[in-house]
Amino acid sequence: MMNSNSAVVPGRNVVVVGTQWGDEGKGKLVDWLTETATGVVRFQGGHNAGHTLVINGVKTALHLIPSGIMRAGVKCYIGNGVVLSVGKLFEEIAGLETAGVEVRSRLRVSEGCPLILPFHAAIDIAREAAKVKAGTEKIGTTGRGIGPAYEDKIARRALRVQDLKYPERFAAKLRELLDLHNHLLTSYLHSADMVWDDKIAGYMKDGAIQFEPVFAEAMEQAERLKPMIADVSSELNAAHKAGANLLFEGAQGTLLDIDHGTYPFVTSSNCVAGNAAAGSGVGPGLLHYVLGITKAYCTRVGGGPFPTELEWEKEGTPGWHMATVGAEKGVTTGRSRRCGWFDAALLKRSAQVNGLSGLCITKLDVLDGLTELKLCTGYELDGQTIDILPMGADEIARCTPIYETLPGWSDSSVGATRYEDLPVNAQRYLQRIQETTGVPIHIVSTSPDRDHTILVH
Ligand code: 2SA
Ligand code: MG
Repeated sequence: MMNSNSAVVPGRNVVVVGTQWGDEGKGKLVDWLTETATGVVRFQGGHNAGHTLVINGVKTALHLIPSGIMRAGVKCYIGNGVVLSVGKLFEEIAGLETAGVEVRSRLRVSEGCPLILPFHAAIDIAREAAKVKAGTEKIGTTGRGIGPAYEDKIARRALRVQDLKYPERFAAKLRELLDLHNHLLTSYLHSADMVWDDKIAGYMKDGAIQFEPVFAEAMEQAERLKPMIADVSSELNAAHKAGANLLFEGAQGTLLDIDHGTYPFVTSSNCVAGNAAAGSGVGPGLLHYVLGITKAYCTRVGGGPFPTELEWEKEGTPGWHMATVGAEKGVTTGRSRRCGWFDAALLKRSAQVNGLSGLCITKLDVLDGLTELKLCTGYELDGQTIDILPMGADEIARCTPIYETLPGWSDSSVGATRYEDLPVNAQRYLQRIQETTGVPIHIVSTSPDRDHTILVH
């Protein structure tokens, strides 16, 4: 249990991860925990993330910049594990600066980040379109070029932030990359009906991405990025030695992890807590506490299996209630999120692959007014009963959930700031979550607002 107003105590670093399929409310919690942190670090993903913060009633959506940016004085780091679109970074910086937030002097970007370039988004979109045309289930990506950028990283041919400092080297590598990607793009375009948006069309001629506009844009961005480029690993280690409290902000969620998620319906990075070390350049010994952000029900955006999924489009159903009261729409793409009951067997998988120290339950208030709640404690799979989510999409798709039913509550829990003020049945529901997942609940969030947060003692 925590004994200060946040999990952060001197010399104690915290990793915040999503334990489901993303959109658990990590942004709000990172911002809240940042009250006593000195640095916030992104270690994976890219601008596919959408972290919403509400401060004094004003909503801010962040995709790439760590959520700590909303607290004056906090340093923000983009670690080597993040795939970086420099253009998107500057769009986000401009938005924040317009809102009066000082960014450039507080943001450090790793030289090791692989770059997302315009052809990555083109490949991402064309590949999904080709799947649709072929009648195979698409991944439902965000179309931001995340997968193709990580493919280049793993294939050891990516352009990285540090390459921006050397125009000739950059140009040579870019030409090679373009040859390959234009070739790929042509093959996808044979089997997809594509209409490019203006942005991507601006780089294209005769169905191929052109060298000149991509190169010129990158070189112009490089000049603006240079003051923020840093050896993030060394800076984090030095900050730690100087007594900093660091917060590692995960994006997406555990079931979208490339290894432990519902493969192949996953993102292309490791979203689990262990990657906070590899994706930023600190040793695992510096990760002291792992907070698992967990929605009081489940949502998923994009394709892939979801054992406890409910019908969420039919008015009056519990799934519809979650989708509408919870405003379940993607922050990055605006897509509707699928909704379903809380899944404790899924959480068990998440707890073990992250080494969770404690849970933060979010959006409990969304369940206000439901007469009864179901909680999944295991599944029937091929005639056997199991109590933990199996690995990989195929087996998960064959799981039939086993539920227990709990009474709902009609009183409002919105904005509660003390555990005892929660409706009794809400407390009982939380108790069951704790018992069935085997992880203690340390924090409960009762609205998107920073102040509506309960520390459980
Ligand atoms: P990608 O684009 O290659 O990472 O997509 C692969 C899968 O990962 C899912 N994914 C996400 N799921 C939830 N939230 C995410 N961020 C945004 C948000 C998403 C949005 O906060 O709402 O706005 O749509 C996110 N990013 C990636 C994606 O749906 C695919 O299933
Ligand atoms: Mg999100």
